[in-house]
Amino acid sequence: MPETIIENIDLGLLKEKARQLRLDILEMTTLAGSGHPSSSFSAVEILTALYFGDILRFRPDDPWWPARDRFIMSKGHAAPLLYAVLAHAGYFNREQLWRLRQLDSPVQGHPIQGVLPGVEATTGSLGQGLSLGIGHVLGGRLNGLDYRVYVLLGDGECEAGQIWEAAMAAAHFKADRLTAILDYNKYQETGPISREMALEPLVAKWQSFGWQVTEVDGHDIAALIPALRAAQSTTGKPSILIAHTIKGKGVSFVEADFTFHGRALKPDQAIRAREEILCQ
Ligand SMILES: Cc1ncc(C[n+]2csc(CCOP(=O)(O)OP(=O)(O)O)c2C)c(N)n1
Ligand SMILES: [Mg+2]
Repeated sequence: MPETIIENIDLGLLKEKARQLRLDILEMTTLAGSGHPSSSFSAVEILTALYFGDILRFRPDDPWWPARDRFIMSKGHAAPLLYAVLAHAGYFNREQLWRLRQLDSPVQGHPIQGVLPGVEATTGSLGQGLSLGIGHVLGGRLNGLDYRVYVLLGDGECEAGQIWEAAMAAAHFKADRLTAILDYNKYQETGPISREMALEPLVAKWQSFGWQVTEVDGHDIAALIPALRAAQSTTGKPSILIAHTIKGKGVSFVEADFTFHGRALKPDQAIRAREEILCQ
């Protein structure tokens, strides 16, 4: 099939970036002996599209630039992914990644605002990021700044009541500079969403809360970029991309086993995983 063409975007380069991010996540978590590799793998293409697909406006050499777009990693346990992306974007030296979860390291198990440049919010206690995003949108409005705010949510995270309070509030405030991306990998920590607490019908739910809803393949960068661009031109209401993903994407035996949620791959597993990622 011919490659989709998106103006000014080299999809081949972005796919290579996604591969490098997966390899770094694998390395970081295996070195640390803990962390959340499968949750991180799940959203690699989403963050690749945001940061390297000319969607987010940011300046690594001026992390608190007032007009920057904000990205909030609400599913904060996917911190390895965020750190890898920020290092590749130039916020800090990639060597920092190998200190994941070490005492006194700025690269902690969950992101901490103010400790590492580019980390916009302290997250990890699930359910809070969308509310933070609304605050940024309203703050931008007050300050006459036109930045946009992007929030990555987990599907298990959407079982938290605060998400739905924020969903109501965002529509009430016509927060059209807010885009949520839901990493819909169908699993949370302890098992399938449909068993733990079902979320469907998800599209209808968000629509009924007053949001612009788009479903997208969350591993298809060529689909994510146009969907994110469309969200930028939505007016009068917030947007959500429901991104269908696979938890553990890229490593077959992690995809097949949800118990990898909070578990790093052992060194021998990491060798197999690395080979798989390199062959894609
Ligand atoms: C308020 C709160 N409750 C529980 C947890 C423990 N916890 C960490 S990750 C997780 C599952 C999250 O699932 P999901 O949002 O689907 O993220 P995924 O890892 O699948 O991307 C849970 C319950 C938490 N971090 N915060
Ligand atoms: Mg999930």
